[in-house]
Amino acid sequence: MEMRNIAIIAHVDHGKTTLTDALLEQTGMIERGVSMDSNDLEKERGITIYAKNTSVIYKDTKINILDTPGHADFGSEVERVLRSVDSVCLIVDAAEGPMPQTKFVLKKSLELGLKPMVILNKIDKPAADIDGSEEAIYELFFDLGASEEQLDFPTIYAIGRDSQATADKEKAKNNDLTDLAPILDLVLEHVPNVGGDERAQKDLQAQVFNLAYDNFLGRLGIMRIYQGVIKNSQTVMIKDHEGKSFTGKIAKLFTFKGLQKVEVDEAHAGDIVMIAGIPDIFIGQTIMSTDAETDLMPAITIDEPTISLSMFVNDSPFAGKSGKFLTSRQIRERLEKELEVNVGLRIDLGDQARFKVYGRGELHLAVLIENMRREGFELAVSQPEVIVKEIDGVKSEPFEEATILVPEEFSGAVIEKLGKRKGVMQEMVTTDAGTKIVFHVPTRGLMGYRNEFTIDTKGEGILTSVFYQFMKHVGEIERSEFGSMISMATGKALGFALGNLQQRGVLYIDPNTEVYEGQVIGYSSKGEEMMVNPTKGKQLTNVRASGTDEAIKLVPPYEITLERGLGMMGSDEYLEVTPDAVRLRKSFLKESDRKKKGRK
Ligand SMILES: Nc1nc2c(ncn2[C@@H]2O[C@H](COP(=O)(O)OP(=O)(O)OP(=O)(O)O)[C@@H](O)[C@H]2O)c(=O)[nH]1
Ligand SMILES: [Mg+2]
Repeated sequence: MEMRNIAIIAHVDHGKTTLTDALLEQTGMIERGVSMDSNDLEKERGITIYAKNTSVIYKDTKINILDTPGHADFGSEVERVLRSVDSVCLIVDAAEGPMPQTKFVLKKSLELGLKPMVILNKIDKPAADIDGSEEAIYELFFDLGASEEQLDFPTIYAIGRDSQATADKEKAKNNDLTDLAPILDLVLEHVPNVGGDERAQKDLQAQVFNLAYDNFLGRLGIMRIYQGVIKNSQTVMIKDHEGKSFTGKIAKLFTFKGLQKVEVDEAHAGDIVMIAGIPDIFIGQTIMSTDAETDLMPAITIDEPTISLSMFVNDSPFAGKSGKFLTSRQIRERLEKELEVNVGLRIDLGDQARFKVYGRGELHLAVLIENMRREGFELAVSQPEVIVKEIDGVKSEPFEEATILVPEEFSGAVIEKLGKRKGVMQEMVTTDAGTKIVFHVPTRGLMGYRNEFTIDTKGEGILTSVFYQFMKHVGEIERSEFGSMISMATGKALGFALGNLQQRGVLYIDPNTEVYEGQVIGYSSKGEEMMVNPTKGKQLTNVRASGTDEAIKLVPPYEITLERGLGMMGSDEYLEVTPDAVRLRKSFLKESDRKKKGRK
């Protein structure tokens, strides 16, 4: 059978998954309303977290499609999985044009020698600018050093959400679109066929590019077969570039079809398969037959983590109220399991009680923590820190390329704040749509900045960042510390007390929330730490008040979510994470202990 392998890549939210779903629906693989974003967290957040394989059959050809995550924290995952495909569909939102992650994923694709197809998507948006976006995309290809062939990319215009497309720009402008056949036909025409008997007859050569985990089957390897045939129950040879070489027996063999994994007896050159039964399988390994060894496929490098935090047992006074898994041993086992599949993650399990977890960004770590709390874990985490390392004798830290889109009047505030955070402006352009500014800024400087950015730009700014590289450490960064409002009492928060406190800052809690001594319940507008008593009720006096102060108007609380907490917490604070709550607290709950510690 003819075979094509493509990946769908884009900036976050430009419509990759919607289009993948639509392609699956049009080819009869799924019903409308079913989505590739099948994980609970993905559904809830409306973002893709894990790269996923699927396939469709179109005109007697199998097209393997890989839907990738757009968020920058998962960029290393995209880079890795791109190794398994022969072309990419680069989707660009016609209203937003190319964005930072567009540049990142396109750069990776061009470096791998892939010839992308461009899909200008969301052309139904009122602000869609087909000509402007096209020009910007061409410029981006050019700036990234695309070859003549790569520059000659085909473009399809689409409304992925409505399963509509056309290859004709004039028709696109007149809203005269058909179904998604133009995209599928382009794939058949533009992407090389990698199936067929000739390749299948050669000796087996496959490479693992992703991992998955199943409670019954254990670690699973997802691989691309470059040549030959792989069979269920076959004993294969596994080799890597570090000189590791071992054999293993395939216990189960699957291919991807729609949202399903289909068990098969054998799979042929060109296809993407998942195998069970080899516990030591890992990214980059080449799989070959035991009697006819083939060459190793080029190594796949895995990006180094950029930030870390510590995880440990929740020891707050409310510990154990909602979780099922509370102990160090349980946390440790869960982390060990995570290491089986979470390729970009590193965990230092050396300490019995405090585990250091290293990841590719705040969201990468937040997703792990969020998954754990959903499974019933309770834990405490420390403030995220960037990873500092020596490179050629120079103390270095991670930098991001941050791209900011703001209405012009806010650009001054943004430039000033990022300047203080040691950001260096690379580029600034003002158009009708607003001001676009690009900075290189230490990851450390960006931490906790997002909340401020939203406030400074009245919610109208867009801030996206992509890991840039490790660069010379910039020394101290002035961070606007949030002065915490710390509860001095344990009990139920009362509306009366909160009514008074809200005049002195921003509160994280509602009335009737149970709080404990040492919990951080808000931040003060003055930026100083404050001991407060949110449980204090109104003094009862004989004289009845005149009635005017009866109705307390409370501002809705600024709730502490996992990501907000990670961004706002101080170095002497922990984030308490349980299935039903995320609380910010002082590491030392008693003021006297904090003072003692301070004096040391
Ligand atoms: N107006 C319009 N909206 C669209 C179109 N296609 C997708 N969307 C919307 O864009 C949003 C993001 O779509 P997704 O398909 O989840 O985007 P994605 O690129 O997969 O996002 P990540 O995987 O998180 O990077 C959703 O709200 C879609 O409904 C389109 O053609 N037109
Ligand atoms: Mg998606």
